[in-house]
Order: sequence, then structure tokens, then C-alpha cells
Amino acid sequence: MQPIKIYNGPHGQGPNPWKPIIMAAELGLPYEIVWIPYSEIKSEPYTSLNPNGRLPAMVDPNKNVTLWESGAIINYLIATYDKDLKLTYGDDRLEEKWLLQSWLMFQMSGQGPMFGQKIWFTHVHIEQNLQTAIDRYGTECKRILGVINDSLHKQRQKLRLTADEPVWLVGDKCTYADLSFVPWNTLLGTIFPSGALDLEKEFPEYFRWHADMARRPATKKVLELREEGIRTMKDTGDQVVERQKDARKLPAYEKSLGVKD
Ligand SMILES: N[C@@H](CCC(=O)N[C@@H](CS)C(=O)NCC(=O)O)C(=O)O
Repeated sequence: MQPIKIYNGPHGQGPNPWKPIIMAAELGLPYEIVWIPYSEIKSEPYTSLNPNGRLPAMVDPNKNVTLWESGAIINYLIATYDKDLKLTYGDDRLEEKWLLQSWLMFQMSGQGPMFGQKIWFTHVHIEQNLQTAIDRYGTECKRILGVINDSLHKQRQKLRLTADEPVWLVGDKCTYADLSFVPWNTLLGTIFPSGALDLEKEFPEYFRWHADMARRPATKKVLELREEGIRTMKDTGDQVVERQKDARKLPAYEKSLGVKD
């Protein structure tokens, strides 16, 4: 099998490309990260891969499939390559199979956009300390953390799991729905700088859940790869803020949360 190409922007702080990369790694698929500077994603040839001019895009040479939007890429990888149902459920568990989609859609429409806007107004927006916007997105982020924390807690009670056992969004195993939240989780330190969030205290199930995912060997390796990129590669993210008239600067990188053991 030829490596599946997943496009990513140096130095790798942007979370969305890491979602399908985690899935490929967890499924044991050969993959290759194609690093493309942010200055090149708004024009051809990249916009032929992703008309939205954002990252990731995926090219699977084995099946002649090119896709964009991280959620669509995840669905493709699972439907095409997860025949052993390692990260999903089959039709014999129909409701659980489709509930995974509810959570993936929640990641795509809730966690990603709200966490992203909180970063924007906290660190990047040209008007500093725009408190109403910072508060609105901060409240939304915490609401989302609460939705997941409470759902995990309910699952723990429903499945009668002890405090030491891992708990997952749907059913009794870690799935692509859980893992899709990991890359944005690693930015929580940037989203809530200077102690504005004590994840372990305020959302203990969420904290545990992320730690349980971050220590999975395949996911851990991907997160380490991301951290290595951040450490060693030139950050081209400033090319994004250069073309944004309403931007001031990029946030300084905060150490990822939950990757340390
Ligand atoms: N919904 C899209 C979001 C893609 C996205 O915003 N990607 C960021 C990197 S994490 C990007 O390309 N930013 C560059 C820009 O906004 O110009 C997905 O999940 O694929």
C-alpha cells in the first residue's frame, strides 16, 4: 500500500490536519505528511485539492481519492480501511455506530470553531481585550467541555465503571469520535492562558479522557511528531495573520496538555 498523503502547515501547531493523521496512525496505515507553507494554500495547485484553501487535504493514491475537510477525511479512512472495526462500530450496533457521527459533527461544528474563535479573540484579533467576544467564546468553550465531561460521567455510571477505568463517548471502546477531539485539546493552554481553566478540577472526566487518549501509543507518537515540528520547523502561521486585516499576531506556543506522562 502506498502512503496516504495528508497536507499540513509548518510548523504544525494548527490542529485540524492532526485529526486524520491520528486516525491513520491508529489504524496502522502508511501515511506521509506533506508540509505546505500557509502562503501556498490559497492558490493553485493546492486549491485543486482543497477549494476552501485550508488544511488538511488528503490524497489516497491507492484509491485515487482526494478529499478535504478533516471530518470527511476521517469518515473516508474509517469506511475504507477500518474493516476490523478498531475505531468504530458495525451495523450490529447501529445506534452506537451513528452516535459516533453525532460526536464527530459536534467536534467539527462545536469544539473546533468555538475553541478557534476563543484563540482568535484572546490572542490574534486586532482589537485587544475585546472582553464581550472573549467572554462569549470562553463561555462556549467551557459549555462544550461540560457537555463532554457530563456525557462521560453518565457513561461511567451506565457502564458501572470504577474511577480507575477509562470511559469513552460511545460504547465500551475508544473510537474515531473520541480521538477527533485530541488535537484541539492540546491547545487548551493557549485557549485559556494564565490559569483561566483548571481542566482537572473543573472537568475531571474530560481531563482523564484526554490523558487516556494521549497515552495511546499511536496517538502519543503523533502528538510527539507535532511537538517536534513545533520545536524544529519554521512557523509559517504568520503568513495567515499577514493576510488578515483584523489580526495582530499569533499566540506564543503553549506546551501541549496531557502529552506529558
Ligand atoms: N473545518 C476545516 C477547518 C480547516 C482549518 O481551518 N485549517 C486551518 C489549520 S488548522 C487552516 O488551514 N488555516 C489557514 C487559514 O485560515 O488560512 C477542517 O476541519 O478541515
